[in-house]
Amino acid sequence: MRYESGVVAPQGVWWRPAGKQERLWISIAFVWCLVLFAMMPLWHIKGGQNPSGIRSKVTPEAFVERTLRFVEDYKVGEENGIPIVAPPPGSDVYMLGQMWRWFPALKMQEGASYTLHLSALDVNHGFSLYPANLNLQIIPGYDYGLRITPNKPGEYRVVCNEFCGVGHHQMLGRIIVEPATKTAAIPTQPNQETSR
Ligand SMILES: [Cu+2]
Repeated sequence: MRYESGVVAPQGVWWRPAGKQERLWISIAFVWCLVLFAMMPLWHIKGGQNPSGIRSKVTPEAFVERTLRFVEDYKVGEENGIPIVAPPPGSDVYMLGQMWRWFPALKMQEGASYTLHLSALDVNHGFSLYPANLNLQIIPGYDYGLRITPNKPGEYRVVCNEFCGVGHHQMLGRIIVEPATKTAAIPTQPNQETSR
């Protein structure tokens, strides 16, 4: 009779040399592992996907203060109680994530460079810029400074993609990118009349 025991090693075949096919597949998997391993540092350097920026510690209170000062300096309007702020090119821009809004709304110019500072007041939030593909973790106590140059005019939405409570789905911010020259934005009217 044959039985398995934790003390007696079971009969096995592991010491027999691997077959040709098995060796081939293990080699392919191993080479692929090395490719992926090399891709990690390579993509970090060459991929162009790393947010360029200045990061620093900031208390939520201090960040709120900076944001309010920024709003006071460059406010141009208001919508649904959220100020619309148009900072000059080259300036430091502040956006605060809090339950459950992005504050304030921003108006920027195409082709101009800014330093966008992001931080949270209360809990972690996710900064997801729609329809552009940009996703960032916004953390209280952490000033995420990004050097940005908007390259496409339009209306952008900031969606919170980090669950932050009952109002999470309503947490929608707004970034407006105005065309570099206003006259260029006026579309030329095509001639409506057609000859037959
Ligand atoms: Cu959220």
